[in-house]
Amino acid sequence: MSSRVLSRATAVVVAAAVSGIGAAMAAPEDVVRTAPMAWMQSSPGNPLALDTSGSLPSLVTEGQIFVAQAEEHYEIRLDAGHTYAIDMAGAPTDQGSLSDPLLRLRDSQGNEVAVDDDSGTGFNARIIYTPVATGLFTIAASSYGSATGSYSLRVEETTEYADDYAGHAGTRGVVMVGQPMTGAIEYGADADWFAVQLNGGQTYVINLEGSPSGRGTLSDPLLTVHAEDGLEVGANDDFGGTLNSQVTLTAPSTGRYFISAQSYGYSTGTYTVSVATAGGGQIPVAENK
Ligand SMILES: [Ca+2]
Ligand SMILES: [Ca+2]
Ligand SMILES: [Ca+2]
Repeated sequence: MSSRVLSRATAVVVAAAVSGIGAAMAAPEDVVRTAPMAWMQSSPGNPLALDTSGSLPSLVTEGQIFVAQAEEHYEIRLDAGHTYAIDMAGAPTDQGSLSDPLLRLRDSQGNEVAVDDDSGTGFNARIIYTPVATGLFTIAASSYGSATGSYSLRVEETTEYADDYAGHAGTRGVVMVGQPMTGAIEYGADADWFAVQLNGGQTYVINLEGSPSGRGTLSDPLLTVHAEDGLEVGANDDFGGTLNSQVTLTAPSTGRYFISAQSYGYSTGTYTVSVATAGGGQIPVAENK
């Protein structure tokens, strides 16, 4: 296992301590071990930098997985609101010998924010990620199963991934009581917001459904509800013995609220969001504006 920090063209391989085995006398990248991968901290202060000379910043580097499921770590600074495509490619596209690349992305606290196995060509891995806050992230390149070999890692800012609904109060999405809307989670960390007008004191049932009920392809919807000031007033992952989400909410006051449609666990797909009044009736919404 190696921990690797890149600054432009200069790669610094940091020898990682090998635990759990007796004779680890070879060079760090030649160590043969079968222990599961572990989180190794990169050396701080020397992050990999995107080449900003092109129209969109990008970076390409190469690496090698010598031991099944070992991780190589690349620390990189990503900017808030920008969308990045992180591609780890190997044998499927003749960009190395690794047959089945696997990618993880972690924030500066070590929290995993994205993971992907096969979203690229063939078994190549691809993560599309838009940070909410600018900061240092760690790309962990590894392999699925027992695959080992060389790979190419590319990080590129992209404008390719159009999102149907924004994840903030400026969204164009609107849902009316009794009129379901559909949308798509185009990438793992996508959040789609829908404005909804609710009456104070009225109880509403809000559903976010995907493949569990055949109302989309999203396998595991995740639902949160926000007041107009952004404060979360309701949240649910799984409801009623399925992976669909449901929130029952008595609106504290009359006004505009936001329903956020997301995916649990970074999967993508389509969904249906709907709002009904508790008891099944439909009431006129905010007639006296
Ligand atoms: Ca893969
Ligand atoms: Ca979307
Ligand atoms: Ca769920």
